[in-house]
Amino acid sequence: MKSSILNAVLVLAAMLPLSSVSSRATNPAAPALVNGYQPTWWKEAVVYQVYPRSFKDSNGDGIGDIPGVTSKLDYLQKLGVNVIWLSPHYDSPNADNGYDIRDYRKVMAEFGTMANFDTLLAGVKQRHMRLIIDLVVNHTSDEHHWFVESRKSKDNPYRDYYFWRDGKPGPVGADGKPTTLPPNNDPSFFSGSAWQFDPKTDQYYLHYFAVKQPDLNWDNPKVREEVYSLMRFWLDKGVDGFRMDVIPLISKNPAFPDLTPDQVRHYGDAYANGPHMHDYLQEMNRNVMSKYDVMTVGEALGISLKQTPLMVGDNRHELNMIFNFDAIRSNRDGSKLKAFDLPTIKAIYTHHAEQLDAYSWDTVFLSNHDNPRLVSTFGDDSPEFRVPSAKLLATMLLTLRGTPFLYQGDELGMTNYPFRGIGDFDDIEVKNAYKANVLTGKVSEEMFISNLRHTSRDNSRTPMQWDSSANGGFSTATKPWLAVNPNYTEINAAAEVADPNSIYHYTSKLIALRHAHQAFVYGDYKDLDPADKSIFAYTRTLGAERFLVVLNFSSGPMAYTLPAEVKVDSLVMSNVGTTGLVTGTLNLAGWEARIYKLK
Ligand code: ISL
Ligand code: CA
Repeated sequence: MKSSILNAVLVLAAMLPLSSVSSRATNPAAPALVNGYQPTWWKEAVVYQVYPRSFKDSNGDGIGDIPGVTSKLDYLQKLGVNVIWLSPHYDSPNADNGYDIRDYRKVMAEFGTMANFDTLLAGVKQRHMRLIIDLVVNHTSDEHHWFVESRKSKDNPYRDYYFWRDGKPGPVGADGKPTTLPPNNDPSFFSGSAWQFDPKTDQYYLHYFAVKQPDLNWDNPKVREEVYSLMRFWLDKGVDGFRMDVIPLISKNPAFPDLTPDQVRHYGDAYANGPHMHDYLQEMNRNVMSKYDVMTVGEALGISLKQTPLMVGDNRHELNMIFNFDAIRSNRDGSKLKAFDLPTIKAIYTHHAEQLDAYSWDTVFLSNHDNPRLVSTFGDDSPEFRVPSAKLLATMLLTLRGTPFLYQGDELGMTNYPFRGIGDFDDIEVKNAYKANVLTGKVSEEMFISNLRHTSRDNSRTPMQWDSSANGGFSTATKPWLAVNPNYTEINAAAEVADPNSIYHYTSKLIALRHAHQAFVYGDYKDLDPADKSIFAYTRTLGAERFLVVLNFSSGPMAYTLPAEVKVDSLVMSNVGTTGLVTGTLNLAGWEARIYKLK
């Protein structure tokens, strides 16, 4: 493993006896290192993301809810996952499906009550699983009482909880009156300017996301205290940590200079890594996380792999791990699709192994509620190859280095939705982009919809397919909040639980395998053949325990000759039912995945 200068500095800092508490250095009871890693429950975990709105509707109103999640805990336990990440469950007017929070200490009425949440948490703990919740604190809803106050007047005590700025003088309008322009050229992630004019006080407020998602001003110490306090509220209830929404965006340059044209093209990167981002994360860790046994994972928009150790390095005392978007975005160029290229994604994983050493933990994921479906994007969702390719992707996610995050429905091989028109979508990102691009004539409706069939976030937000009854057993309502994929009659949990050869059972076996062998968690990673365009073959090695994973990322049969030094001992798993021992050349079927134990 190559060790960069930065990593060397981190290592040295961790060794200093008086350095700000490294648990490794100061805790004599800490378990022995495994391959240089401090063993920890969240490194060994397999995480499953639940998007509550689409998981299970318990009361027939068409919207998934917390009792619905509780009713499926046995299903999740049997799958074998041990941490559940719950997307936002807080009180919200749902401009962005709960990522716009109105009250951090209340449960969204559509999802149930605080008592329902407590029951869910107790059910999770009873099953020896853990629950992490979404922390969305870069912004609030405009209906949060802080913002309701903030917008009232320039001298309101909450004014500085958000960013308010005067506009720039604009041209004289048709009515002869002067107009104003936004304070700078920052774009919003959801189309248009990131500044919204508020006539009440004649100033603009900042919203990197929707108009209804004003950005909090973290430079105000009161804001930071409020955040730490609401975090304690949930930790004291017993939640096991947080997934932190767009956390690299919390610190802004208060001067808000205009972005350069290049920065405008990559505005997500330009917004990340603000001047005090690390200070605030360290303060949050000191005041909150360090007092509990929790896991944290940051949604690290705009953080490069090189910068990652600065956020997750053990002795940095910030976060445990982050989501880097390099792999999941490897088949995209902005909002456009580009051809999937296996060597590119292999190079990304090798790069991870080089940059993130034993002091910086990694994550592995290729899907979530913001991305299209796993099998439709990185596999082949045709009738012939959907099952093997979904199994192959599960094989990869569960044998790579880093804590794996699975998204609901991927264990069933759920696919993208056959969207026909704008009326089929719910997502604010889509609706705003439609107004900005189609209604202005910049893009044809046909082009727009056909691109979204492969890229829209709503692909992953269609309801879970539980069985072959109406609405896939998700809801008894006539019309759920978002249509169920019509393929539910064929692709559903009941069918897969009943079929020992299903994607569900295969995923469950993989999870059990990962839990049984630390080589998959703490083992070294080596790509055997970085240039091969169809075969991904890698080893995971922990002392004498060595595994080989071979994945055929193509629909045609492939012969793959093992390097001479790789000596196969026994076949552990195959996704197409291959049996027996092989030496020398492996003859792989289309989308075949195999795991071997090596000598
Ligand atoms: O989903 C995206 C584009 O399709 C991303 O740009 C996404 O907006 C970005 O990764 C931030 O995501 C997170 O914060 C958003 C919310 O809409 C997403 O659901 C959330 O995961 C604002 O809170
Ligand atoms: Ca409901």
